[in-house]
Amino acid sequence: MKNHSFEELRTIMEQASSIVLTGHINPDGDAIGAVLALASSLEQLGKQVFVVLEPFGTKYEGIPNQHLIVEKEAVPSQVDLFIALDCGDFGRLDWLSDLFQNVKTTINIDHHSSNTYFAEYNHVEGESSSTCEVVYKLIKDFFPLDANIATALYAGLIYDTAGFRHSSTSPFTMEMAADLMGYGIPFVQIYADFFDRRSFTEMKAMGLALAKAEVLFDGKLSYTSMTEAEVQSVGSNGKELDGIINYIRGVEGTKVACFLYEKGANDIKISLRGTDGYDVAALAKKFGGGGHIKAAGGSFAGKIEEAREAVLAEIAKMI
Ligand SMILES: [Mn+2]
Repeated sequence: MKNHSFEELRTIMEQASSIVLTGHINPDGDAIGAVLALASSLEQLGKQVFVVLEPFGTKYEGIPNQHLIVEKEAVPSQVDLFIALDCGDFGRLDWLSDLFQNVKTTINIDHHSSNTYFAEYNHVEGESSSTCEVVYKLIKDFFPLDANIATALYAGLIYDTAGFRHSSTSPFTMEMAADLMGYGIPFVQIYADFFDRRSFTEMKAMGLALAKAEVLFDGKLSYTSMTEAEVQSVGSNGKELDGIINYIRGVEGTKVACFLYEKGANDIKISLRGTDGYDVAALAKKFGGGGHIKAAGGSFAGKIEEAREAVLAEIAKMI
């Protein structure tokens, strides 16, 4: 699968006059940061931009240029270009499939090594820490980059590296971070918003999940789960459970961490983390998902007990 060059992508963007940009469903700091950074840069080039994103939590409210976000219905039927960011496969944006199919030219910019190259023009860097890192390479020295754009890019960078902790952090990542800091961005605030600040219900949901956690397979697997009723019992909206998997993976001796949660009737979300030698992207693929080697997810149609049985059977093969 061939990557189109940044030069080709910039030319296509320069030729378009109206552009719709989106990130994956249930957008995270990288998806939101990449979309808003590129959208603002293109708007400053005189483009008419429409950002379409699913609703997201308050921890992302510090990412600038959210006024560019519109409802899906507000996007005109005749748009020149569709840009998908941080979407590993088409399933990550299929709620916009009618829009995607109506637009003549489509671009896919991403950093998931499992990316399926679903657009007409694709640029995927599986080694990059974040889609924001890819967008930075695309626009730096070519398209506008101001303090607000730098803030959005920095947000994605620290979100996807968990504050420069993941192995995807490279010397280039740090050079990029240094360059972005030079724009005078509120880096203390972004870090606190992403990693320290949480709602009371998020904390309660985490408490419940941690109390239920267990270690299996001689301590190699850390596992926990939440039913829809449990999520609701603490007043959570279910959109604030991301921290749980990252917490249980920290248990001593853990090779694989797994968190299951019931999003609705017969709809179980599977969240996975792996360490060296444990490819959870391959595991997630067996459950209709994907992601990164050390961080991936999938889903299961059925009851949470059935999901547990199916996922544990696959994990047993790995461990
Ligand atoms: Mn990402």
